[in-house]
Amino acid sequence: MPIDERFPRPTVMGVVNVTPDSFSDGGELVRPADAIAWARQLVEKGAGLVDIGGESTRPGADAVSVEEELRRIEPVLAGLEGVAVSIDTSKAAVAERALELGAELVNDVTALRGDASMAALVAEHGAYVCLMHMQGEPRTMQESPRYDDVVSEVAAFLEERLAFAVSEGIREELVCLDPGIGFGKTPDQNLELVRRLDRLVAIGRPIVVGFSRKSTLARVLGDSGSSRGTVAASVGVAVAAYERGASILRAHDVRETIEAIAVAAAVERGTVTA
Ligand code: HH2
Repeated sequence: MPIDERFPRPTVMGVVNVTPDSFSDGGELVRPADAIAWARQLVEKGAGLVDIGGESTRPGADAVSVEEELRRIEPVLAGLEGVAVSIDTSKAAVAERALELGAELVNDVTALRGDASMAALVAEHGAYVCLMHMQGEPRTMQESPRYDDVVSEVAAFLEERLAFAVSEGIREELVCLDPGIGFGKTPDQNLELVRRLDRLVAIGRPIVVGFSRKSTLARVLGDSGSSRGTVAASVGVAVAAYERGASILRAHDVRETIEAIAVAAAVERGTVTA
């Protein structure tokens, strides 16, 4: 089934970081039972799928071995039978195990550049895939992001990665694209990507936006000391992204995001019920 039928606009993707060091919720869900319970709560709150991550990609984060990433995510996925799961990884071995355990979508922040085996694996499993833009690599990406025009460059990158995915045998209807908010971008560049999201929507694939709790939101509110945006600011930017055509909103605060998007969608329709 095409991804926009399986996860129609708007879908909220709930974030479950099974890591000790994620920027917004690191360390909260290191016990598998806690991560499983939290993921199930996010689904009850209305998440269309949950994004399970065993490696932090925050600026400056250290890389994690395959063994350690598997140790973190395997018991969680094993406990999530019946839940729509996305696996946030750039390692093919981790994605493969996750797909065996029922994950449907591979959320690869390197857009199939991080592991030479990833594209073939996704193609072979007929899995959904999210291709995300990133300039540089997590350890150093915020040091000096440079673009002539961030929107055209991100669009050109996503078009190129989509063509690559298709050339590797991944069906286009299974692919969604993501501008990679905070991945090698200044706060102004992050805002510009949402402001001109129509350029990315025009590529013709569903767009994922993950702005939840990111530090640009704290900067907008004048809190330059904080690396974490507030819930209200996260919800506000999710609505702005939705209104500009985003299909999947990646969010930590699922209920609040869903309520806000439901109202924005009702305004877009002009009717209470769909
Ligand atoms: N952002 C993060 C991680 N994965 N995947 C997609 N597709 N888009 C995003 O914007 C995105 C992502 C970073 O946020 P978080 O998971 O909260 O933190 P960390 O990477 O530190 O675990």
